[in-house]
Amino acid sequence: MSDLQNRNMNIQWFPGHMTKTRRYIEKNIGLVDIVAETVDARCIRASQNPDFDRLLASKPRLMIITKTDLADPDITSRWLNSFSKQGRQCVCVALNTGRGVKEVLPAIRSVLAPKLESYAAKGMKKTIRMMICGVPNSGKSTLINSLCGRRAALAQDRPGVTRGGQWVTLSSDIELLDTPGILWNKFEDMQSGLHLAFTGAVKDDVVDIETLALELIRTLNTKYPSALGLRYGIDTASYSEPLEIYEAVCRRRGFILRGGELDYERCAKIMLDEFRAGKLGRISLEAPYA
Ligand SMILES: Nc1nc2c(ncn2[C@@H]2O[C@H](COP(=O)(O)OP(=O)(O)OP(=O)(O)O)[C@@H](O)[C@H]2O)c(=O)[nH]1
Ligand SMILES: [Mg+2]
Repeated sequence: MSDLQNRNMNIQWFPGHMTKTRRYIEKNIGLVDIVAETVDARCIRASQNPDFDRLLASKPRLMIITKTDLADPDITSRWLNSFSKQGRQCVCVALNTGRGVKEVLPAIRSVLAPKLESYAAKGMKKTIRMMICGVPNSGKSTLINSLCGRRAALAQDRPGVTRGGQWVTLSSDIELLDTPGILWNKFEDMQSGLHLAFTGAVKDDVVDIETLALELIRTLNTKYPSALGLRYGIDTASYSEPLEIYEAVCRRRGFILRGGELDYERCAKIMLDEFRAGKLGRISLEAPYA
């Protein structure tokens, strides 16, 4: 039996370069007309940066909910209802297929309608400048590439890919500013930190991956009780503890070291990769409160 149950989940997730990005955003916010904030559909609450209300206060905002292909569609609709009641503008996208992308430009124009109309009334053409901000790995650079129809910004399946601001011209009247993903100094509760780590917004090398996998099992077993059983061919209901499920997955997948010990690390990596890739089903970790 592993000591896993007794380990603490301690996420040191705020590297120095994020302070640099925060300053970059503060310095460049005056240059843009609008900010698009990307949030991950699987954890819409946890992936909204609480610092943005202050950092981005001077500009209109558009929320772009990314990765909707990986999220539970019912929960995504509940979020949309909740935002619509609050009068918050948002667009849902699945950037792997391009779904929803064509709604982004009309939404930008709608948010900026008063400004664009006042320019038009004076016979002037307005170049729209939009900054894209959000937690790491939430699809900022991929959104830019989808809008442009070319690989203008570097995008990869890990957090911390974009390392500095980058302007990309979309058309004669729209310019986009890609920014590196940022988190905040202190997360409000452990759960938000876990959700960001499960979905790949926090680098795996700053967390204990085995504890993270155990927490993922605990969370899925509560919210989507059949997901692990279906994927790994085990009867999760016959186990009382998440660690027992973890060990059953290790055995089932043959993750066993030479001396017969279970290879918890290998199993953790596989489970997290498969969860992130949607192989455990379309899963949302957070529903709106109302
Ligand atoms: N399935 C799916 N994958 C997506 C979606 N959006 C982005 N991705 C993937 O998520 C990964 C991260 O995308 P990026 O665009 O690099 O994310 P980012 O926000 O720019 O990340 P940083 O620059 O590290 O802050 C890439 O592998 C994308 O292909 C989506 O809507 N659905
Ligand atoms: Mg990026």
